[in-house]
Amino acid sequence: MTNTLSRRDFLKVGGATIGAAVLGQFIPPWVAEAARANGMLDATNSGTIPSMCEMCVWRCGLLAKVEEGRVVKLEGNPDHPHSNGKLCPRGQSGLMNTYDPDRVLTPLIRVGKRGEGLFRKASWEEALDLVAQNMLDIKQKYGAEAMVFSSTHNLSQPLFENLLYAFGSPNYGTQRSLCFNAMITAFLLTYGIEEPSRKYDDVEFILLVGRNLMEAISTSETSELSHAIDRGAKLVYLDPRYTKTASKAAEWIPIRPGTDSAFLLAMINVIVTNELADCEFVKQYVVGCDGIKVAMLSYTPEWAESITGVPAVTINRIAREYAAAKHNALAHPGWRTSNFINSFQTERAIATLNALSGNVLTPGGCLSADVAAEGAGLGAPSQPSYPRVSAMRLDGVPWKYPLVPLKLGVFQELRDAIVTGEPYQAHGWFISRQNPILALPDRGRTLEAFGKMDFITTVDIIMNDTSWFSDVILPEASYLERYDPLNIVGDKAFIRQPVIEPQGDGKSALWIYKQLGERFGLGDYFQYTDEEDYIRQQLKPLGISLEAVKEKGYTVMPEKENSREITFNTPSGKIEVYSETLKNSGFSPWPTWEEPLAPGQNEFYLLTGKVAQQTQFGTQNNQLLHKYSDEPRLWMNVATAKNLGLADNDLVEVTSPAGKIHIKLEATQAIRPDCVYLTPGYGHLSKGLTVAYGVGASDSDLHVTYTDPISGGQALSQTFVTVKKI
Ligand SMILES: Nc1nc2c(c(=O)[nH]1)N[C@H]1C(S)=C(S)[C@@H](COP(=O)(O)OP(=O)(O)OC[C@H]3O[C@@H](n4cnc5c(=O)[nH]c(N)nc54)[C@H](O)[C@@H]3O)O[C@H]1N2
Ligand SMILES: Nc1nc2c(c(=O)[nH]1)N[C@H]1C(S)=C(S)[C@@H](COP(=O)(O)OP(=O)(O)OC[C@H]3O[C@@H](n4cnc5c(=O)[nH]c(N)nc54)[C@H](O)[C@@H]3O)O[C@H]1N2
Ligand code: SF4
Ligand SMILES: [Mo]
Repeated sequence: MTNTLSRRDFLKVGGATIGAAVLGQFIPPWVAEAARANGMLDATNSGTIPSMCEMCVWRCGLLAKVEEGRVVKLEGNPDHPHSNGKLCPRGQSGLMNTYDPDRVLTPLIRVGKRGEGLFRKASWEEALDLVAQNMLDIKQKYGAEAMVFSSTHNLSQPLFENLLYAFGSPNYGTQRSLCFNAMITAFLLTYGIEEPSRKYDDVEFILLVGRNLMEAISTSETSELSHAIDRGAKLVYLDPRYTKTASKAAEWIPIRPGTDSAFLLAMINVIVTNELADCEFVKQYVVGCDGIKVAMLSYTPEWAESITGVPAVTINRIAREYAAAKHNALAHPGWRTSNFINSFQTERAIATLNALSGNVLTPGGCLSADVAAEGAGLGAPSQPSYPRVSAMRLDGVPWKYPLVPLKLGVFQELRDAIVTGEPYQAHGWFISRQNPILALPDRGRTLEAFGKMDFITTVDIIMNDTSWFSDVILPEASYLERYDPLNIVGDKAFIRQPVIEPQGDGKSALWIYKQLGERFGLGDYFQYTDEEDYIRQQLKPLGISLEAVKEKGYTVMPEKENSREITFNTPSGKIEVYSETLKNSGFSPWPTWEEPLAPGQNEFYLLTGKVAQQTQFGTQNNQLLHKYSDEPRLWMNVATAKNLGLADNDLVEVTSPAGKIHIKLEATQAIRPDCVYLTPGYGHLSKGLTVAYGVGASDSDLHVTYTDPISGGQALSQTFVTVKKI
């Protein structure tokens, strides 16, 4: 598909009322004008309004300083455990998420070819009617299952799910299989909990396996780790790249990609062979303590050395140091654990190491299962139960992937089923707060899937790539302009509230989904009059007013009864280092070594990984973040570059079985010689992004789709590329 229009033409056709570019001007005057009429600056809130950040999914608490209807500064809310009074650079730049001159401020309907960027303005009435009519047509012709829904974690997601389950589709794509399927599945199978929380108060030894906490930030955990290091805790960090986290570590281990599980299995071997584990805890709570020595027998440090490239003496010593720290040793579960199809085994080994140290759920131990269930303890509007859905899921869960939790799904497989039309053809796609064109591997294939659709609609705040290829764009109000459902963190429920009036015609997702629900004849699933009424219903059991929560930013939840007893929600009620469930599904019951694919001659592992200044695929157009971001270049080891006759800043062609990109080279010592690395989130296709368009290239153009058969996770480091000078 070709994009033939210039930005100016696009705006003309789109009919948007945006004035000249505002770079350097910081807050555009039209914003003040549009917002002046709002009443947010009254004496009661003194111009500082508590709310929540949405620049990433960590959702820190913020305090917005508002002057004359404009937000002028965002600061961390000291009362929120995720921010503790601090916002990361992305959070502080959230101003330009709202004041981005490229915001879509009115519903748009496509008038040109898909991907051409020709849209016309529409009223909400017209746009919503058109979306409802198309979706209902598809349902009538092909069944509800022909509509695919997809969305990435956000606070209005329960209402999005209402829409899809009430509509009757089983096809739901989330970011999860691109992100944490391996970790969650492994911890569910081993402990019966999704993700244990971490405590850094007394931690003495921390093992991070590709968890780049200093750049892939969760403000609170990143600062807890910093404090632990300052206090003298030892950090051992495994990553083929020298990241900012590596620079803070006592030991950086540039492990060969895909071989972490060999390293970890050898650690387990050392610990169980030499009986260094917390025996009391293990005997009482672990299934598999009898057989583990034998099961781990062949995974010696010498064996692991040949696979990982890490000397056996180093592995041996690290295992002993880990064991010596007992329940103050933390093997971090990781977050984006979508690296290789053996990443599930890496996570199983991490889960096992934590069981051996006895840190799990023991008083003073650094892992705990105390994770609040989303929305637990809050009220909710009543609604009917969902219709029974008998159609197979296109993502293969559970018929192809029996152990993938229904909630996690396999998004890349769903995309592939759209392309092949097997086991049936999907015809429509409803997307919200997600940019699958960049987030899914193999962008060519994602565009092919889009090409199969009769109808695509997207809820977003800017003309991101996915909006660019959509038929209707429904503009959400930005996170500083809207309400969302309450968010429980720790013992408090926090509110997101508008700190300024929405610009243009942006509306909250709570409003948009209700409008669509009513048009589908499913109004019973959306029994609230407006956003405030929804939140009032949430607050009802707590007996506190919305006004009080708006003022303070949160309310304390009633105290939960805390059971002192340690229980695990597994079939045996214990920690399943040995898992019958895995065995019964035809997989190894023990954590085990699975040889991953490796690059051929002249090929490199292509690594991905977050940078501190950007979030995923949605912030590159933010003017402030753009200003403080490095130009994305392909990292290559200096020695490798020299061998290939390449120099810093050379323009190179990078080729994989999925595609080709052109990008400048960054020759650096900070990466293994057999790897290259590219910052994700660049190479946007949308010309509606005046800042981000034309910057860098997309690693999604190169990524080959590989799915782990156990967890359904995508293997993002399993793409091998060649590099040559142009
Ligand atoms: N600034 C910022 N912070 C973020 C985000 C963001 O976009 N920007 N996103 C948030 C989200 S959704 C997530 S999931 C987390 C992700 O946070 P992390 O889990 O830390 O994930 P990444 O940064 O994607 O990748 C981490 C590292 O894995 C390394 N790696 C790749 N393959 C291998 C391998 O085989 N073995 C080992 N040991 N390492 C490997 C890469 O070199 C990279 O440095 O960050 C969250 N925080
Ligand atoms: N190559 C590569 N691929 C990856 C990764 C990687 O590191 N490299 N990481 C993987 C991981 S860990 C994850 S979590 C996924 C994330 O990838 P996605 O699931 O696509 O999530 P985001 O990139 O956060 O989605 C951003 C979209 O939300 C829109 N948006 C922002 N704010 C709002 C709002 O307030 N309302 C609405 N309606 N829309 C909004 C943005 O404009 C953008 O279009 O990608 C995965 N894919
Ligand atoms: S970590 Fe940063 S971007 Fe994410 S919610 Fe917190 S302040 Fe916002
Ligand atoms: Mo993620």
